[in-house]
Amino acid sequence: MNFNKICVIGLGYIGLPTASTFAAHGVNVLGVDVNPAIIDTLNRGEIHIHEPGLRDAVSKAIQSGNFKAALKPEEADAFIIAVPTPFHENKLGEYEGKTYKLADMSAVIAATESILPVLKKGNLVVLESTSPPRTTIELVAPILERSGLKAGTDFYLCYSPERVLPGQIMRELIENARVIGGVTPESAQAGADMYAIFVKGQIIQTDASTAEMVKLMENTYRDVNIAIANEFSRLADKFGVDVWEAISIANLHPRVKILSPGPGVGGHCISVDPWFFVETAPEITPLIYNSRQVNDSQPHFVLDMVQKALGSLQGKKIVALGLAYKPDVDDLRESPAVEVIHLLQKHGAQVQAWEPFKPNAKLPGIVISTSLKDALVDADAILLLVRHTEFLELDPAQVSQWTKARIAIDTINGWNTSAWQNAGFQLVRLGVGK
Ligand code: SAJ
Repeated sequence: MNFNKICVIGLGYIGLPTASTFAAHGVNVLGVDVNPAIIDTLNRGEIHIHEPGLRDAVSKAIQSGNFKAALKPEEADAFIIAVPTPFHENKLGEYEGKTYKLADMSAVIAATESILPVLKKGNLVVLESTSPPRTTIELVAPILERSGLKAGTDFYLCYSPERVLPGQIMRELIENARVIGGVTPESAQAGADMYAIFVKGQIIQTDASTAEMVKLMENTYRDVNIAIANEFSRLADKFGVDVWEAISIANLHPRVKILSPGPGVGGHCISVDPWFFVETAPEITPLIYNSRQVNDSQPHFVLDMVQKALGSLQGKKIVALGLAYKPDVDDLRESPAVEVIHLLQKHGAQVQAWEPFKPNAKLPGIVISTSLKDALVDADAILLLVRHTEFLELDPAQVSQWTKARIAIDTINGWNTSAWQNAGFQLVRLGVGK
């Protein structure tokens, strides 16, 4: 199959890098988005999202004449759907008294419908958005078949998940292994032929539902493993044990690899994707459901810890170090640090946050300091929430000169007890009951 023209629908964190990478490899690409402001920005050679290397890739693509952006798809050889699949804002599922979040598939439906008027015999359509199992064959195929063409016979249809790490997208798109799940083997082959235009990693062909499950299994596996680490931190706290010491000893066993406990699980992938399994099969996913509950409730465990350390939180001034969802990134989506801060505020604390990767972030109800030093001046306690390298390298002797606080609370095992004690602090650590 020849891919002279590809239409990429959804120009966000995945669609735009994908579109510009195809364009850089000589393909004529039409990027489609429903937001007119995004289309204007891109057609001027600017970008609307931050990702290293992306600005350069888009401006080169525009200059080469291989890329343009529009509000609607046009006839093409292939269509890639890369739109968001967030949660429904005001709708929850329920099974035997337990509630769970539901995926909002409206963007996938609208994007698929937008292809209908231009779909032709012999085309390839690929869904990349993370989706509940069987979405490709039960949701996307029936919509496309309204054209009178049959999926897998008249046109090729695939699911191919993105598995790239934000911050490394431009490199990982090319180098990572790529899974292509077709509704027929011929569809998978057509998908593999298209991604082979730029993918250097292994291309694995399978069926569409397997590819959907692979994506969800990867992130669910990680979520469940973090949940058990978080539960171990609660047990260690109860039994007077240091969970970090216990984990490091257990991990000497050749078949044990316990992950790290912390204030919870954030980001737009691991804290989201397991719900796609739960919503489609609540009766057989108690482990996945409970792991999500454990990780979502970990900020409450941090709240208890802070309350134990400080007594009543009423009027106490706490400096929170870090707002990002994980170390050394500026992404605040679904961040457990933000959740912890809201809980502390609800219990009467005054919280000042410091986030070196996003000092100008605006979050409703959260005061962000202009510098760490300013935040610390009249603090009662310092709370370490994110493992940013900069925080691990803080000198406690220096910090003690900036603040009257004498309690430091470490939720990520970032600080050394004796160093902080020597600087005059009481160091309280998550998962340490001694
Ligand atoms: N976390 C812990 N303990 C750990 C490891 C992580 O509490 O031992 C927390 C982090 O602090 C963070 C959250 O989990 O809040 C998720 O961080 P992460 O680094 O585990 O993963 P993400 O969400 O940044 O990226 C994941 C990756 N998936 C896997 O590692 C299986 C990435 O490869 C995927 O491309 C990405 O999801 C995605 O887009 O789905």
